[in-house]
This record gives sequence, C-alpha cells and structure tokens, in this order.
Amino acid sequence: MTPTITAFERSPDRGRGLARDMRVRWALEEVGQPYDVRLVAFDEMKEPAHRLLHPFGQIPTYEEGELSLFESGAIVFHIAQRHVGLLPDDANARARAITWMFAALNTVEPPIFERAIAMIVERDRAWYAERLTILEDRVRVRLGELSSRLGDGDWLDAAFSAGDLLMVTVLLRLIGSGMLENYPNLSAYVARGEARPAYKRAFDAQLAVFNATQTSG
Ligand SMILES: N[C@@H](CCC(=O)N[C@@H](CS)C(=O)NCC(=O)O)C(=O)O
Repeated sequence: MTPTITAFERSPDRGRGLARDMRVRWALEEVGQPYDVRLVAFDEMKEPAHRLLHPFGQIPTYEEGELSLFESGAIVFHIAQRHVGLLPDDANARARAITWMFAALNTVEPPIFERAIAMIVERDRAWYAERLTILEDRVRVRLGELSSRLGDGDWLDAAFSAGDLLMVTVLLRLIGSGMLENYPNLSAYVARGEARPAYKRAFDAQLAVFNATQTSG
C-alpha cells in the first residue's frame, strides 16, 4: 500500500528542505518505498479534519491503510521498522541507532530549533542580542559534544542509520550560521548525508513543490 504524507503547500523555508516532511521523504527514499504527498495550507492544518490526523495541527503526517501517524521521529521509526536499510539487524546496534534517533530529536534539535525560532519571532526585542548569545552558546555546547563523539567516523555508529538521517536533518538548519562550519567533521558529516542519492531525491521532490508555487503565483 502506498503511504500518503502531508507537507506544507507553501513551505516557509522556500524549498530549503528544512520542514520536517523532508526527513520522512528521505526515509521513504532510502528504503525505496514510493509515497504520495498531500499538500496542506496553514489554515487547513488547524481544521478539525487535519487535527484528526495531527492533534497539534502540524505536518508531517503519515497514512497507510488504517494506520495514521504524526511526529516525524515516530514516522521515520515506523518506516525503519517496516523496511530494510535504516536500522541494523544486530539487536545491540539497532538499539544504539534508535538511541541516536532520540538524541537527534531530544538533545540536539531543541537548542537548534529554539535559536531558529528566536531569530524569527524575537528579533525586535530589546534583549534579543543577549538572548541570541545564550542560545548560540547552548548550540555550540551540543555541537562540540557531538563533534567529539563523531570523531573521524563517517556515521554516528558504524553504518548509516535512521539515527544519522535524523541527526543530519537537525544539523542542516545550521548551515550558513558559521557554527556548524566551526566543526569540520560535522560539516563533512552533513555533506555526506546530503550526498546520498535518497536525500537528493527527497530534496528535489520538496523543492519541486516550492518551485510550483513560484510559477502558479
Ligand atoms: N515534533 C514535531 C514537530 C512538527 C512541526 O513543528 N511541524 C512544523 C513544520 S516543520 C509545522 O507544522 N509548523 C506549523 C505550525 O506549527 O503551525 C515533528 O517532529 O513532527
């Protein structure tokens, strides 16, 4: 059965692949599972019909027959469990890969996302510069720790896994900030993720949605 995911009709990131449907698209591409996409407008996301799929009125969602899911991490985990390619067979290696999935979303993403939101909604506040310094320091702490652990490895735990997929999508938000670039091994790690054919297919698909909105007005 072909799953259907939801994505922004007009993504605020203008096709940079930062919206969280990107990680679901990438996971589906990695495992070779075709999928359909239903585009939703902002106001539609807050309507009861969409909230039946997503209680918080957000994207992405995932529908497959009777099953409907929300939360990008849970969706990627579901895809990784149902298909070969995103989680190792060895039980301990699998548990470590799942640990990295949680680390990406629970430990690394929060400070990065908080900085991104502050840059959008708090920019006009008198205390903005001071707060940004605090938020960026928190991000640097996590990047330093992650960089130390990654060392000169290609991936976080031997082979590429759903943990790397989520971690790369989280770090992508920092490209161009100067912070990621201070850690050459993390920059190379992100570039390694972006170079995967499945990533490129997913990126192109979400970019095509943005490009279509530019021609359709
Ligand atoms: N923790 C959720 C976060 C979902 C989320 O924040 N989605 C954003 C797009 S990346 C969204 O729908 N924003 C619009 C809104 O919250 O109104 C996940 O990982 O799926």
